[in-house]
Amino acid sequence: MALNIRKDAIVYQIYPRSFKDSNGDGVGDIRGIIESLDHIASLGANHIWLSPVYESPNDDNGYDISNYKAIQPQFGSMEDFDELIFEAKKRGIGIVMDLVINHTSDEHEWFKRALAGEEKYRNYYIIQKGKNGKIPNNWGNFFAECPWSKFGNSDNEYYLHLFSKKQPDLNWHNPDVFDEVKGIMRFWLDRGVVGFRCDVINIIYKNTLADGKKQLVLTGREHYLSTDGCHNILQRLRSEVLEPYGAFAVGETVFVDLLQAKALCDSDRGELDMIFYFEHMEVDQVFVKWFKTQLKPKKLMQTLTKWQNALQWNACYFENHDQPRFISRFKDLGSYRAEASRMIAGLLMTLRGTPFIFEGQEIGMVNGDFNNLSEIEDIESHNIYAMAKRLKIPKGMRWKMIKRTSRDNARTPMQWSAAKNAGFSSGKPWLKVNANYGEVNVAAESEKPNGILAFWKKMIKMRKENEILANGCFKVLFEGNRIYAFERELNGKRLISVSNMTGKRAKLPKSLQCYDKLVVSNYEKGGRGDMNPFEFRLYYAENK
Ligand code: ISL
Repeated sequence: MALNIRKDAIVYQIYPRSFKDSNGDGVGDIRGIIESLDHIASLGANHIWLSPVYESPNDDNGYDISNYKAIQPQFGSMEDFDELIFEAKKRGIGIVMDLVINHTSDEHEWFKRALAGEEKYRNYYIIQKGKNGKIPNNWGNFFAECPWSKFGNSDNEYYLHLFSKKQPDLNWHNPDVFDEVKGIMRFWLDRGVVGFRCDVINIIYKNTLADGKKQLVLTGREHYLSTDGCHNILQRLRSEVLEPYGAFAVGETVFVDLLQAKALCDSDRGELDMIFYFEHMEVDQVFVKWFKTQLKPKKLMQTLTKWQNALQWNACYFENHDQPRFISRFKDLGSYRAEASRMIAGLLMTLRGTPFIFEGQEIGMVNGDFNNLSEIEDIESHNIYAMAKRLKIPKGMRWKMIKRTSRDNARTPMQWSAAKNAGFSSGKPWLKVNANYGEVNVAAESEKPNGILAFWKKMIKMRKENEILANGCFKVLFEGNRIYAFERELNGKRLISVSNMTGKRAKLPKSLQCYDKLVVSNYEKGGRGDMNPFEFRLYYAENK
């Protein structure tokens, strides 16, 4: 089955709460996105992936949906949404929706009717009797809670929630759930959306609720990761819903290994167009993502290479709304914020696969400058902090852990200008604006012909116009402690991508010294001799 997205397309992710507030309530909204479309168009994005904009009580910022066919009132109305589709389309941009179908909100009509005792809706969820006066099994939970909560007033019945207790998991053994989801997808496809980003899609189908093998995190996961039932659902969603519209699907897939990944997105499978895997996000973690160590560039390079080689087509990304800002992970970032951001632009646009840019990445935004837990909103961070407290991890260490790993690091308001609240909102922003906004903002970057934004635009343009970058094969050339190099090749024409992933100068390895046709460097006076800190170069070569 062919890809339902052009190979030269670029996707820009928006976290609507944090993007642009048009009405001064401190929360970003759809009109704010409409006002900002020219920025996204000038960047060169073909698609916008919107994190959820559906009605939601916001326990997990919209990933807890109470009505899949309505817009979150804080974000605007369905008319605003239709206008967004229309205005985006005028600029050649397609809208991609976030499809969250592992769970709903406990405030969804279905769950409420289940609680009211309607059998039909009880079967939409995973409700189980307790075992010997205890919860039904020993599973873990993504947000460090107990995954089972009492179902209504019942004495001994529980519902499963792999995320917060306000996110009950759906029962994908029930064909009615499947039909509901098909209806939801068609509802949005009929309004003109071009694809879906499918939230934690490889965990939706639970084979059994039996106890799992004890693990450090997520005990029980062997019972629901990439099950045959999940593959079957994805194949049907593809053929019955997506294909008739020519719509694409990128799956967020947690804990996937290469084999599972291939089974989810190789083209002959007829499931997903591509997946977001996490291994390169995890290169600086110890066991779990809340314990971080220094990022070792070589490990990052090896991981990128491994996935580039394994999959027919990749979803390439370094940032999203769940991850700390990527350039903040470099221990020797120092004063090289701009260079590192431009290096990542070069790297992202030259890897093989669809590049996903997260809002703010194009101006080199860094982690939030939070001082204490009261400045953090994210439910996951609060839960982890509480768990660390239970484990008697000292206060200072607990905070250090959260500060470095919190998902809010990427969710601070978009920095548009040096005006009040970074031009994000005239009201009090829902999350603290990074204090560096006077220097780091879109308006300031727009004035700099050789700035960060200008380089992102340059690389995006190149990525879109160059057939080798869209279609060429990937081959790794060098993985060192500092330098990463690979080639993209098409019909004997080659582009050689070279990145210095450290804040130190680095010798260009002998094997790369033969290249002399420089296409681009992220340094004004770069491109020759030793590599500058975080320098990126692209060379052209032909096969002899
Ligand atoms: O970092 C992770 C895996 O390494 C996790 O944050 C993982 O991405 C996540 O738990 C799954 O994320 C998705 O589903 C969640 C929601 O809170 C996230 O924002 C979303 O991206 C539940 O819907």
